[in-house]
Order: sequence, then structure tokens, then C-alpha cells
Amino acid sequence: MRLSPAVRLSEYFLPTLRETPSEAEIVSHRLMLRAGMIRQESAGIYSWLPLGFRVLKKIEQIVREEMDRIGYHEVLMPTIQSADLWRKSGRYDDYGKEMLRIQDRHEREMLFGPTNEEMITDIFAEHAKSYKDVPSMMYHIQWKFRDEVRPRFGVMRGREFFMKDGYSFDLTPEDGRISYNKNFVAYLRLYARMGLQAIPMAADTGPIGGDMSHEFIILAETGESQVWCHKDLLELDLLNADVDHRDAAKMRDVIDEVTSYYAATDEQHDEEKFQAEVPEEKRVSARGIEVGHIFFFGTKYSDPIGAKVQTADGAAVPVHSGSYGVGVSRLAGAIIEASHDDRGIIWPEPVAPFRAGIVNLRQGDDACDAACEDLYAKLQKAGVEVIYDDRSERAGVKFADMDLIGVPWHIVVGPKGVAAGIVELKSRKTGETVELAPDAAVAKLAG
Ligand code: 5CA
Repeated sequence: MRLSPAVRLSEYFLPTLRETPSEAEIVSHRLMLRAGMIRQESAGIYSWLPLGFRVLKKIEQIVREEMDRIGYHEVLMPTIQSADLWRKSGRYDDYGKEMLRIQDRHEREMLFGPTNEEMITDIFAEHAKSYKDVPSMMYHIQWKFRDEVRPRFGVMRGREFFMKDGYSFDLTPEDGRISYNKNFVAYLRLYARMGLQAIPMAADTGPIGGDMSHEFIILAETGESQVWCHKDLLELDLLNADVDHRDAAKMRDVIDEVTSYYAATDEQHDEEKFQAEVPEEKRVSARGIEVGHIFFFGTKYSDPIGAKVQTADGAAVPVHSGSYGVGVSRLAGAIIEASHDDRGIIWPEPVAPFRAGIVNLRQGDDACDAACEDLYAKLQKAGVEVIYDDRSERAGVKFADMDLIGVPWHIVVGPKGVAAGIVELKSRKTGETVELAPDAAVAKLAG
């Protein structure tokens, strides 16, 4: 999906707030509201405004690329599902009050999907017949609804939220394990690409079920889970865990290395083991945010739904499956928790809504306006996504807004600089500034 490459702030819908909204308990929620990214519609249900929408789409695209890289096929299933399918798996009753149940005009029971194991298994069952149809992996990125008891922290624990859910189908448990490993390794990379160190931790399977599961956790004071891990996990180079997904042995090695360090959420934590395995100075006990969760549950859904394929010798066997979730909308908040300061958000470049922001210090001054227009055109031409603050506002307001929305590079254009043929290029992250010719700034940002 192509986002508009450039916007002028005077024409943009960016409702930033000076005051801290009182309803927001944690920093990411406060900053998302203050930066005009989201608006609450009901408890745990949000609209994504233009700036927030761009970030959401950037996160989504990274997830998509990493899924496609390991051989997934993208689909799109509906948000509304039939209750009958969920009766087959037994989860219609099990899900309890967290499921939003709906009746259509014919009094048929429907529901707003909290996840899609049943539906994708049913799709697979109808069309896949033979061992030649596996392995198969499909995912979609779609809105989910869970009527959480306590929606809170903005998009971090919403009721309606955006999730990537992937599903694998294999002939044997061993092959299923290989699919699980492909996902595991892809997850290490996808979070690293967003500037996050997400640590896989052995986890409970909850309502999804199965016998193997890992949560991907980023450490943050405001996280909802208590976690324990080995300090070295925080420094592992996860981005370069770039193994060929067809090389099962190499994938296994990467996973063995990462999982050789102690890491557990509170349901799985074993204090004695932690103390025995991890030297005191390496023990980390912290709060964490769950940004993904993967499960291997074998035939839990293929059995009741009848997803079978024929083996080479003609026997019909249920397929072995796993499901793999990424909290796409939660990530927008989680990234802010991991990357902000007292002035606002500091977006990691790959998920930034824009790469550059032009600050015109003297709007209406012919020379400044011309210099900014020229930069604006050249940045677009160079493929640099840019937001141009062309409002007639004081410099202080413009600086504050640019810091708040967290664009990685600010180009400050003022009358003195323009007269001398220079602009100031500032890094939002480090605060460092350099003065250089406008064309040099464009070249630097395009590089
Ligand atoms: N079917 C499985 C895997 S696809 C599943 O639903 N797993 S899950 O319940 O763990 O959800 C996957 C991810 O969605 C979680 O790791 C979390 O990052 C995100 N998520 C879950 N509930 C919420 C919520 N209420 N608000 C925002 N994100 C959520």
C-alpha cells in the first residue's frame, strides 16, 4: 500500500494536544492522543487518524514482508463469523464473555472474530485433499474483537484491535514443528526491523490450546506481564538471525541459541531454575509487553473440523497446525513505550510516519517559503516521505509539534540560514544538528 509521499501541515488533519489527557495512564497512550494519532470511540475502540494510520500501515507492511519471506500466502477473512463453526471446535462456549455475539435478521448466531483458527481450518479442509497440498501457510491482517474485562492503556489492550494471524498446515508433527520454527525465526527479525528487541519466552497456551507456545516480549516498565530473563538476551543480534527458511537445521540452531538463555513469563517462571541457571549479575526481572504469541496445537482444530489429507499410501490423516499472532495495533503503543523522551515520540526510522519534517521558521517570508518549497519538491522526488510545517505559527509551536510527532529528521529553515545558503538538519533521536546546503540535506536523507 502506498502512503501519500508528502503532506503540508496546513492541509493535514493533525489534532495535537498541548495538555496531557487525564484519561491516559501510560506514556504511549498519552503521546498517541497528544500527537493526534488516535481517538477513542468507545472503551477499547479507536479511530486511527492520519498520523496514526501511517504508523499502523508501516508496522503492518514489515509484518507482511517477513511473512511473505518465509513462504506464507496472504488472505483476508471476514470479521464476522458463524457460531456454528465455533460449536464444532467447542470454543463457542469456552470463549465466554470475551466473545462478542451477534444475531442477524434471520436470528442466526454470528460473532465478531476474536481469532480465526476455526475458519482457516475450514477453508483448508474444503480445498486441500492430499499430502501434496501441505505444507501450507496462510495469514491475514484483520480487525479482531475481544470484549476484554479491562480494556486499558489505549491501543495496548483494546477491545477492537488489529492483528496478524498466521496458520500452518502440515502432514506430520515433525513437519509442523518446522513450520513453527520458520515463524519463530521470522518473528525475531520482524520485531528487530521495527527497532525492538523482542525476547521469545516459553508461555502458556490459554484459550488457543496446544502443547508448545512462545510469547514475544519487549521489556517496558508499563508492561502488563512480569517476566524473568538472562541479560544477554537483551543484546543478541536478532536482525541477523536471517536464516534460509528452507534450511531446517540452521533454523533449529538459531532457535536453540536464543532459547538456551533463561526467559519466562510469570505463569512459567521457576525461581529455583532461574537462580541456578543465571548468574546473579545477569538476572533480569522486569515488566514486559507481549507483542506476539505463537502456538503449536497439532490436530486440536483439524480433528473436529475434519481437515484431513491423504498420505502417499492413501490413508486420510488430520493435519498438524499452529497459529501465530502479532499485535499490530498494540505494537504502535509498544514502540512508543520503548522509544520516547519528555518532548514526545522518537520513531525508529522503519516505522516513522514520515522520514523528514521541514520547519519553516518564517512562514510568509518569500526567501524562506521558496527554500522550503524547493526542499519539499526535492525530497519527494528523492522518495523521502516528508511533512512540511507550513503553518503560520510561532517557531516554538512548530518545534514542539515536530518533536511530539517524532519524525526522525527535522530540517529547520530560517531567514539567516537561507541568506547564507544553509539549513539545519537535526536528528530527533540524538538532538545533534548540522548545518549544510539544502541539496546536501536532501542527499543525506535520500541516502
Ligand atoms: N490465534 C492466536 C495466534 S494467531 C492468538 O490469537 N494469539 S493471541 O491471543 O496471543 O493474540 C496475538 C497477539 O495479539 C498478542 O500477542 C498481542 O500482541 C495481541 N493482542 C491480544 N489481545 C489484544 C488486545 N486486547 N489488544 C491489543 N492487542 C492484543
